[in-house]
Amino acid sequence: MEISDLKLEKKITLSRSDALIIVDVQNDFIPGGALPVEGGNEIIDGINRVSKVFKENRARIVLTQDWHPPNHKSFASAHPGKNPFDEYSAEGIGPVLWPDHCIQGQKGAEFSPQLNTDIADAIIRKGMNPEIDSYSGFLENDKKSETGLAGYLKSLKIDRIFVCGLALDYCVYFTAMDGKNLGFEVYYIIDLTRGIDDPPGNISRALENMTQNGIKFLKADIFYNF
Ligand code: VGL
Ligand code: ZN
Repeated sequence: MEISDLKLEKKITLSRSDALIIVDVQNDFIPGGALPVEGGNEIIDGINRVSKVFKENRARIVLTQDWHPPNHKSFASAHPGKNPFDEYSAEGIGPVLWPDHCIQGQKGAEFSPQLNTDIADAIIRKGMNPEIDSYSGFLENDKKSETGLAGYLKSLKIDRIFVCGLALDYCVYFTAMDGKNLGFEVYYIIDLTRGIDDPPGNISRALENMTQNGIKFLKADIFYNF
């Protein structure tokens, strides 16, 4: 399945029961960073524009931040003889190993300076447990340890979430899937994301799984036409 095959929503009216979840727009995921996502820089102005519309409509804005200790088990450097992007599966880690990225307190873990972070209501950090990765903004990869995001949204009576950011087939994908499984109505802003696609076919599988799970898709221009 490709992006051009997705059926897109035509109209959205925002309110205070909506939230925009901006996933991992950090230096290391932007070209020039340690785990660059191709075109990752191209989506940031669009994200800033959409977050302004959310704010104007009293919807909430949440940023997620990948925030690893230096010895994280998702890094190839933690496994002697392994290289970044080598296949590797263990409980809570994989399906590939990553270059060292988004290390707590380092430049690569900071949000892109292009991102408007002033507008955010909350920042949720994830990936701090050295033994388990956390692709989703809701749950770590053990699928039970919570970040607190679901509780934050539920306490504010938010029932619809709109996801964007990096990367399409990893952290944004798992945030969308967990959000749906936790009972939120999930909208994926498909032109405000870019993918890694490793292993090859990963983007296509992610789109397929999300479609089957009832996640809805839209483009950013839907927010400028109401
Ligand atoms: C991500 C791989 C490793 C992401 C984070 O933000 O999509 N991908 N850590
Ligand atoms: Zn990571």
